[in-house]
Amino acid sequence: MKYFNSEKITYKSIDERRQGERAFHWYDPDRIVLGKTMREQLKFAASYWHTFVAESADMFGTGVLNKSFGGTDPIEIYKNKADAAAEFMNVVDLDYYCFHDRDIAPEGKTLADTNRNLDELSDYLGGVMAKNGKKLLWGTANLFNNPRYMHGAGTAPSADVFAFAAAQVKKALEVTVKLGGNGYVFWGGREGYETLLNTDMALEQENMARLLSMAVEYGRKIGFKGDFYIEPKPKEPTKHQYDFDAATVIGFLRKYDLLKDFKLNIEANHATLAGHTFRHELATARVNGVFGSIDANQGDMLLGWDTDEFPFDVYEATLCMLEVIKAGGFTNGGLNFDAKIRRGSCSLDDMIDGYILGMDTFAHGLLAAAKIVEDGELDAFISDRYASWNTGIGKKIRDGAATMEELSEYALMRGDVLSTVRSGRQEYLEHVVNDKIYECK
Ligand code: XUL
Ligand code: CO
Repeated sequence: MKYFNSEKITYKSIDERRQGERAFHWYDPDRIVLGKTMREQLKFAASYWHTFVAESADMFGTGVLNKSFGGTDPIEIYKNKADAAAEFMNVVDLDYYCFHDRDIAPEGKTLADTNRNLDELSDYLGGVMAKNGKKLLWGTANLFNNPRYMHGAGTAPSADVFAFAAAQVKKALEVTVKLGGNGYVFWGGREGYETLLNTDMALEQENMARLLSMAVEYGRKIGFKGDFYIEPKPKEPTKHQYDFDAATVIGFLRKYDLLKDFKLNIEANHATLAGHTFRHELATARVNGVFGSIDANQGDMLLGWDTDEFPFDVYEATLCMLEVIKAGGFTNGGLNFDAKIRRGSCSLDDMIDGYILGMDTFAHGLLAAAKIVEDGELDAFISDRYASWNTGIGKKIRDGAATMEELSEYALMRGDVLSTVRSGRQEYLEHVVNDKIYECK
């Protein structure tokens, strides 16, 4: 081991757990759950930016981790990052990775230089990952860091900036296809506004749709067969971001006829920033047929921003995995840990613990969700709760065969209906979920 002080992490049952030892206690990759291995069900991915690039700087302090991995000149540093990424992924047994263009190659003086860097370093990365059997889950373009994007990229007031963003997306798509990625993400951190006093909202949103349409057209032309994703987030860094939440994005995709090519990449901490639960966002995607991929992380109840913590809440992970199962599992998507260790966790090896924590949380969540599905009590409760829609007047309404006049007559004839209203039994159902979590082995 060159960059990390650990052998490959393996499964050891919780009963054999030893203090201080690094092991999975829930993630047992070859264990079959609902007909598939845990590895196939969970499709865990490493986020290149948090894991191999960001050095734990925050608004008030510099980085505390050195991620040059022994390199000195920029090209060498990025090659070493690729080697370190493969080593790390072997240590925590991850099959997939995700990146922004700027995570894997540094920006040059001109766009042509930048593209050359990206060509050279993506070739290198592709070679390293192929040798280690690692796959690209999705790629994306960083359209938020460079000052040129301070007013937006696809929604910039300047057509020149828009053109620059399009050039970047074109190249990022090419690299994604070259490295065999089955997903391409748009996350619009700067696509929104600070004040409507200086903003043409209608034009900005139309332009965003234009960028997405061009990306689809070009992507399909160069052989991209995977899914395009939008990752909703309501705010941060921009005060108001257009891709506010799943429902808003679905309306946008429908308006601009993009639903055929786009799905959603739902991030837990973005859901809570939008005032929703993680499950709400996943369910909204699922029932609208656009469930795609997941950025797994966790916010902090006491902090109002995107803290991107490694998930440790088994309850939330259970409800998430319940949605994934209901959606039929992942196809092109997977579970990307868009998560970072806290600044005080100041050793690179702490990242190993971060991934073990996140992977075990979701593995436990998968087991509990599978128990909920197999047990069937929650599904049966819901079916029963809506049973009046399967016969009589309910069926007639569903069939589109009832009129207002008829319903009025029916209600007059029926008299008081309060006696038909039954308890939602929320506390009982919450207890069932807890029991399923505790029953897991
Ligand atoms: C930012 C965020 C991004 C996207 C990819 O909050 O989640 O890292 O996942 O651009
Ligand atoms: Co994300």
